Amino acid sequence: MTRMLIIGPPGSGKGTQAERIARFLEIPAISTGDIFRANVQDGTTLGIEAQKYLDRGDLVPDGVTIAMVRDRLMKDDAGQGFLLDGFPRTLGQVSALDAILEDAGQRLDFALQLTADAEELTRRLLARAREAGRSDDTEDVIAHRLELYRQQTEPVVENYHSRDALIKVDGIGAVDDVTGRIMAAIERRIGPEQVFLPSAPAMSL
Ligand code: B4P
Repeated sequence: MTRMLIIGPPGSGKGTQAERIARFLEIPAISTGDIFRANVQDGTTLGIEAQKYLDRGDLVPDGVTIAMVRDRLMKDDAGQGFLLDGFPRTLGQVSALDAILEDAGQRLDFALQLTADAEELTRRLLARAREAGRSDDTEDVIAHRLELYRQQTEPVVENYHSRDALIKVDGIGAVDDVTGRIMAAIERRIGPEQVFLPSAPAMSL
């Protein structure tokens, strides 16, 4: 019954790690970026609205994003816990999440921060550009996304830190090593009984 979010700059491994953590905690991973991209692909009204922001590396306006997350958190599968990936990214979104949870009589357990330096982030995103061809993984747009992270999302990290709700994990290294570090940090926070790690040597992170 864990309610958590993962926060970090573009390329820090949020999406990569969110899927794995959610599996171990048996909760749904909810990625705002994935929901926007699925809507773009399906040509929905939301997708048409979001596409221009995604392509430029801008944040989709708070009103649109908050309404989308509120709807998603009302679904049955999020009632027993969730992992938010990429939300909140602004202080306005932090206040909105607080209000959504308060209305539902719930509270966030913690925010997990993934860290990596700008050089590594750019290297990873340019590698993904070659493999996946995402429209926002060009060098100029990556630089803009990193700058927006500094301006808009670092205050969000500071906010959770000031509430003593932040767990900080080094995101540099092999994907499995980072997952191991994250799960150890979560286990220290919430206790081993809520973490469903397969036992070694069959452990497949
Ligand atoms: P996201 O989908 O969240 O994109 P992202 O920040 O680049 O992170 P992502 O999760 O995809 O990448 P990851 O770090 O896992 O957002 C995209 C856009 O959606 C935003 O720019 C914005 O326009 C919009 N949006 C989303 N949420 C919003 C919100 N709340 N408000 C407003 N707008 C919002 O991984 C990156 C790459 O690194 C991958 O290729 C991965 O394979 C690789 N990688 C991961 N871990 C690695 C490791 N340990 N070593 C080497 N490579 C690794």
